[in-house]
Amino acid sequence: MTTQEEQTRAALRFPPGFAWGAATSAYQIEGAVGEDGRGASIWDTFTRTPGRILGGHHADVAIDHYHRYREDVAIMARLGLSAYRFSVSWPRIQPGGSGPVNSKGLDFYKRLTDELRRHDIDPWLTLYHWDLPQELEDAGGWPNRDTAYRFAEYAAAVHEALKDHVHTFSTVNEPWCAAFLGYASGEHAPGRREPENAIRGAHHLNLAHGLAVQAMNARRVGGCVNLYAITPATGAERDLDAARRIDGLQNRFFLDALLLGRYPEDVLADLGMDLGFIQPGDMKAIGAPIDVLLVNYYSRFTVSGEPGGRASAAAAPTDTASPWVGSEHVSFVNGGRPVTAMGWEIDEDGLVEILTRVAREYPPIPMVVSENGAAFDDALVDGRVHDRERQAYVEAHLAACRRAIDLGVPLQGYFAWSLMDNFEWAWGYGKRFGLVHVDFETQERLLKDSALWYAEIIRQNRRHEPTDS
Ligand code: IFM
Repeated sequence: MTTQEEQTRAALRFPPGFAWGAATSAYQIEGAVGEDGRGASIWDTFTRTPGRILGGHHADVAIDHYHRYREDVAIMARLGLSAYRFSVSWPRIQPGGSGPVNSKGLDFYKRLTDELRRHDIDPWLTLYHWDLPQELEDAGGWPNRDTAYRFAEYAAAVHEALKDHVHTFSTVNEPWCAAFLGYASGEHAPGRREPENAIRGAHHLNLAHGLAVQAMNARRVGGCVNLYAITPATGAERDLDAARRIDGLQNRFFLDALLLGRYPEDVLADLGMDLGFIQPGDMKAIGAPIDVLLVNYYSRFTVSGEPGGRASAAAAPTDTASPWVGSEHVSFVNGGRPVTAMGWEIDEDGLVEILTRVAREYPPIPMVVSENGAAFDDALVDGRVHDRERQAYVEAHLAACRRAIDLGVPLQGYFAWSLMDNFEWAWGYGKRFGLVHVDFETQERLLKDSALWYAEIIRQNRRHEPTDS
């Protein structure tokens, strides 16, 4: 082995028990939207609305995971994963978002988690990855406070049914996206452009998290945030203010709520709106203790207070408004780094920065990187996908995780986004994030080079782990 290879191996050596994972979400992979009593979700409606999804794609079939879950779990086992993060489709469990549970919907997740456990893969269950039952949207969606209470009931029902199958439950995936892309920019379902309702929605998503934590009383429960490293374009006052604002809306609005039970005063002041919907007792509920923080990380933003620049870090696929409620004047500038196929700048140092920041500025909390990965324009040639850029991305970010651990961050796992190519929201099937290539016509799965490499890193790390046999 060369010295270079030895250094790479050392940079990717993790403590025993580190969770080696990959992640997916229900709407992006399951398909089977009309089967076994599943109700309609806001994404079923949104994908049917002309102009909302690139290419007019929908996820009625997606990658057919609902029927192919055994094959997919076998792939996870082949990779050597010790953990798998997936989400439950709320409209499968309660077709209209409230009332009695649909046992056929729950049965699917029982079968899936049984299969995972048969392969010694720890199921990490996310309750909400954006597929709100359409009936609840018709009643007002997340800006309607009642949705938070319906979510807590749903969470309790899923927990009751699956608590013997699942050790770690988490609540809402990336509440920033659900609130601000769903209700301010309109890039995501339900596609509304109502800035004040986006803030109400953000608060009710946080409330839903807190009420669900209390309602489940689970053995291990987590909250999930998507965090960005943020840099001002220059040292000028207006750029520093832009960075404070975007950091406030993207990061601190959720971190402070979940981990400190309050909203940052400066962010509330930036919003300049009536906040009467934050009721007494809400913040205490939102700050209910959790056992683990799930951190999704992809990129760094460089921001400027100079008006007239780009309204977001990368181009949106459809016509959208600004998601940055109260800070619409902020522009996003090129930070000069290489980008992925999404146009997202690659910056693994940003991951060290945010993990050490959470460890330094908030009460002690174990963390996992619950999503990290990249879309690239993969080419399938002679039965292989030589996705060196994706491998380099994951390698750099894993090494960043290792550095964060060395700096004292209680980081307990890493979940690559995504296990398989899938439906990338407004981009339809146009962006591939998978370690595993999927032929969207035949549904054939094929391990990309990045998957084979990840499997080898996992094998080297897990080979000294005790086995049951
Ligand atoms: O595909 C999404 C996922 O659903 C949530 N986090 C970001 C991923 C890539 O855009």
